[in-house]
Amino acid sequence: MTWFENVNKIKYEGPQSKNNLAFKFYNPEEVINGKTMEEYLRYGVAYWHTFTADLSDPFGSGTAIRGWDKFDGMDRAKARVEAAFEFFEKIGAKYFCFHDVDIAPEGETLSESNKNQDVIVAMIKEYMKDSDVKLLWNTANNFTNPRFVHGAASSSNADVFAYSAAKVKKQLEIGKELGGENYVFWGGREGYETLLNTDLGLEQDNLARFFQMAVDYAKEIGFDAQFLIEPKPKEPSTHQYDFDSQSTHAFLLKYGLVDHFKLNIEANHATLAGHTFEHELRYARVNGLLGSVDANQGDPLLGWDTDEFPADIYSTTLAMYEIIKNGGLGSGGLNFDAKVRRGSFDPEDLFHAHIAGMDHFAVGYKVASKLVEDNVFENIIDERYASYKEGIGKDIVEGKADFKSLEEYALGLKEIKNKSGRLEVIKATINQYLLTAYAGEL
Ligand code: XLS
Ligand code: NI
Ligand code: NI
Repeated sequence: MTWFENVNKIKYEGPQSKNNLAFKFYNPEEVINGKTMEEYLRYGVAYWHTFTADLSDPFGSGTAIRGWDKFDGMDRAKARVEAAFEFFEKIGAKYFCFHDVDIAPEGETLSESNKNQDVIVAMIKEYMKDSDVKLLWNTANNFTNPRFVHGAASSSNADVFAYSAAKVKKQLEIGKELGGENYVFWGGREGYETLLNTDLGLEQDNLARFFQMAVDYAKEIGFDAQFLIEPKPKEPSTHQYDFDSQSTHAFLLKYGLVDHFKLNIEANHATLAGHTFEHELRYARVNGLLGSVDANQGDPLLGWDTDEFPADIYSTTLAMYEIIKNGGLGSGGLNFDAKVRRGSFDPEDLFHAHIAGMDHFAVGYKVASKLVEDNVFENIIDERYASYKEGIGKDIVEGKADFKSLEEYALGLKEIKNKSGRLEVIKATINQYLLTAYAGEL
């Protein structure tokens, strides 16, 4: 049985290839800094966008042509597992991610939903035995069903808090069963629409209680995956509590949870928060919180999470720079939380899109490796902050200065000389690296 009969295993053919079903830049076997690209980049496929979604949008129904849609219910869920493993094998991604509801339909009751999960998880486990594909992370979808209308752990209704806890408990057990390397919390509706009916203090305290219970339960069952919170500023809630990496960090510090969590940074969420992707990665990195990445991109003209496949090599270069400086992603990976456009409805488009995403991060990785090797940014920054290496600046960073000594120093200053930030030349340098990275091969 094959679900993608028009596609064979995707191979690397190099920058000159005209084959839409081949990698141009991602060469899984190529060794960079002592590791193959495949080992380092840890690409993941998002189950929801690739196998579950039908490409509907708020104005139109689904357009996707998917062989498994001829079935319903559990039969469709089983067909999706077959298709998924065929896809992983053909595209050569070594990881996947899912929400509970992506893999199996919800039942009439919680216990029926759990039974459906058990059947599909057992099937996934069998497939995993025969493949080298691993679970990057799983998560509970505590936002789609109407019961989550007022949130999950931050709901005004304690019954919903309890129900949400039961769903996460189940997913922690499943994560353990499938050897998941991380576990993600994205607070889809953990936020509020208006303060006029919201107890913001209680909601945040409850959210923290919920996270603590998850930490405790994972420990109890011996599930040692890295816990990740995925910040997003809005959508579906008007105000989401895990707004961005910095506010999520403050939340984790306030509630004493910071040692148990890292962050899953999504490019499109960064831009929705009014940041660049690299800002979110940098903030997480310098605070020891960079855990994993949802690799996608938004449309600069649209103010919502369009989840496009990454195509901006400037952005993937700066992102890979952060990842290299982080020493890699550890147990994390690059999960394509991205969907083909509604007009790209053929099954082959799923391959084209993943190939493009994998190629664009591979380009970013190569260029960023070269930038790091040549200390391009390091030299710029060392020079820019040189005043803190000696004299008064050294005293400041070593804690030897106070307002009195600084006033004395300032009174003695004849003039203050600033240096140019040289932004134009820096941008030109990055472009020079981007344009020449493959010069030898083209
Ligand atoms: C939605 C989020 C979601 C998470 C997982 O915007 O990106 O897909 O990655 O719940
Ligand atoms: Ni995401
Ligand atoms: Ni998203």
